[in-house]
Amino acid sequence: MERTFAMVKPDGVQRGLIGAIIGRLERRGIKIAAMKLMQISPALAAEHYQEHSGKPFYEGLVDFITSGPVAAMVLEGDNVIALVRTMMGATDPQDAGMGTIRGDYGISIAKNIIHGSDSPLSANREIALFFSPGEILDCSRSIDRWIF
Ligand code: D4T
Repeated sequence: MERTFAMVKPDGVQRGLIGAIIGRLERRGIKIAAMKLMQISPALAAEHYQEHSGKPFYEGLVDFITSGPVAAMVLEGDNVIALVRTMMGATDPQDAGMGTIRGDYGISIAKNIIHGSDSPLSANREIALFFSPGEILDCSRSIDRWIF
């Protein structure tokens, strides 16, 4: 089964949206394999967002992502990388469809509530950045046969 990395960003945590967002993922049938509340250091932010280094929004992005706790997760499911991206909606909440997380909860591209890996390569890289292997649980749920 595929794995992805996702996190509720500092704006989502401050606004009390962790439960609402995780609830949507769980109700879809997605499995949580790891989860923690953490504060991202400037060094981890620089690694995570290395592809954006040098872009005009980069400094604001690093300031924002390190500004408060995030809820970091490893999620599991069939095709879960694309599934979570679809559930998140477009990067800019102004363009995100109703029914998506960003479309329902966000207004600003700089505060777009949730991150999800965009490819298998990013998922592997980001999972390893945020979690040690021992923090990721490999347990089956009895309902899995009704979902997958
Ligand atoms: P993340 O990486 O947060 O899941 O978002 P996306 O994958 O949907 O979008 P991204 O990598 O292009 O952007 C990363 C992050 O930067 C913020 N951002 C982006 C911003 O503040 N201004 C901008 O112009 C862009 C393009 C939002 C998400």
